[in-house]
This record gives sequence, C-alpha cells and structure tokens, in this order.
Amino acid sequence: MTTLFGWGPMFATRGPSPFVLKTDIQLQMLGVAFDRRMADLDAVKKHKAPYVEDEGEIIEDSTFIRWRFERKLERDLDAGLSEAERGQAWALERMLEDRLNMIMLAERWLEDRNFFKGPAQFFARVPEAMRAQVMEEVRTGMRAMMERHGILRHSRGERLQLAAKDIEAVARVVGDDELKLKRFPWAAIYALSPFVTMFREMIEMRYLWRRPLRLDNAKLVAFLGGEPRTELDAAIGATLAAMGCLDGSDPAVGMLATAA
Ligand SMILES: N[C@@H](CCC(=O)N[C@@H](CS)C(=O)NCC(=O)O)C(=O)O
Repeated sequence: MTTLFGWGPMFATRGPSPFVLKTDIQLQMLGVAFDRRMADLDAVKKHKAPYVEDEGEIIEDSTFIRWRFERKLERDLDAGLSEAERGQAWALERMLEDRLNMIMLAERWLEDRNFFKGPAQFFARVPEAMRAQVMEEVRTGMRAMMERHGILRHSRGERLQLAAKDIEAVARVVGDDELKLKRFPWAAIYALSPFVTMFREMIEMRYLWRRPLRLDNAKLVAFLGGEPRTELDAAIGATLAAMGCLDGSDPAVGMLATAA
C-alpha cells in the first residue's frame, strides 16, 4: 500500500505544490499504484510535502521518493539520456527547485497582488474572524525564512533578473520554441465547429476571453427582497462545532474560542 501525502485539488490542478505534483507524475510514470491523502506537516520530520508512506515506512522529499521507487522497481526515469543530459537534467532541477523556487515563493507569498490571488486561498477554512491574523503570521514566518536563506537580501528587481536568467537557461537547454506561449488556434476551432458541438459552444462563449466580466446580484436581491446572510457568531459557532472544537477535548479550543 502506497500513499502520497500532499494537498489539493486546487486551482483546477491536482494541487498547488509543484513538488507534490512532480512526485505524483513520477509515481504514475513508474507505474506505482498509490492513493492520495492530505499532508500533515507536523507528523513528519522534515515538515515538508510531498512525503510517501510505503510498506509502513515514511519517505520524505521528492528526490528520495523517486530514488526509492526507481530502486525498488529497477527503473530509471532518466533512461535514454546521455551522460551529459543526465548531468544537465540534475543541474537544471537543482537550479529550478533550490533557487528559482525561492524567488517564486517570494513572489507568491510576499507580493500582495499575487498572495491574495493564490496562497490566500489555502486559508479558506480558517474561521473568518481569525483568518487575517493567521495569514499575517504565516507570511511573517515565510519572510523570516527567506531572509535567513538570503534570497530576500536581493532587491525584488535583482530577484526577477536572476529568475529571468534561470528561465533563459532552461530555454537554452530544451530549445526556446517549446517554451513559447502560442496563440489559441481559433481558426481551427471555427473550421471544425460544424462537426464538434463543444467548439460551437466555445465560439458562443468567446466573448468571455475578450471583455471583462462583472457579475451583479441586483436582480436576485430585488427578487428575494434582500440578501440573506448568516450572522458572524452563528457562522463561527457552526464552523467550530463542525471541526469538533466545542466539546472541550481539543487543545485548539481555548485559542479558537478566545479568538471567536
Ligand atoms: N526538497 C523538497 C521541497 C518540498 C517543499 O518545499 N514543499 C513545500 C510545499 S511546495 C512545503 O511543504 N513547505 C512547508 C514548509 O516548508 O514548512 C522536495 O523536493 O520534496
């Protein structure tokens, strides 16, 4: 029995963590039968996901997980690569995961514009009354970690220059063309629309790609005669009860109850 611990699904993908996603794909490439469960970082030594439980053993870190199954199944995900390509693959992976990832984390977590579109959603299940405070604490922790690491000692402009160079290096190795964003092939969608219902529907909805959209609930409110809203106290009470925090047995109760 093999279980991959990570998070998700989210953002219309299997999960928000590039590392968990990589391991998920590698396990599939290796033909491992596994199920997926939510990670509990406090339950593992390295306090990171992905981790895997396999035959009762916990394996942490995407690289060690890959090596374990390559060894166990006598498979090599780099099969077919030359010696130089193996070296390049490892060097690129290290650069992307150990350097570009830090720059990406700074962008995702510390830039408000990005944070509220992305990682803020990880906190959706924290009761609203304490959500802002919890998010602030986590972001402060991330900032301190990045300061210690050193990436934050570069200015944002310098970080983005380094990121551009990293991405350029990948483009040089794998060939620039494959990384270029291409225009969506609307001509083909139009040409095939007499035969494919979905393409006809995409054309009908094409305006959504072209103009901004704002939903307005005025009609609904007029119809209902007002917008029913759950009172904050009732919402928090129901959330805490559903989380099993109101029977006094959970150590988090004190903290949550005080905050509520
Ligand atoms: N070297 C690790 C990196 C994994 C990693 O950074 N995971 C992040 C999520 S994308 C994490 O669990 N962070 C939580 C923490 O650092 O406390 C690997 O390859 O598995």
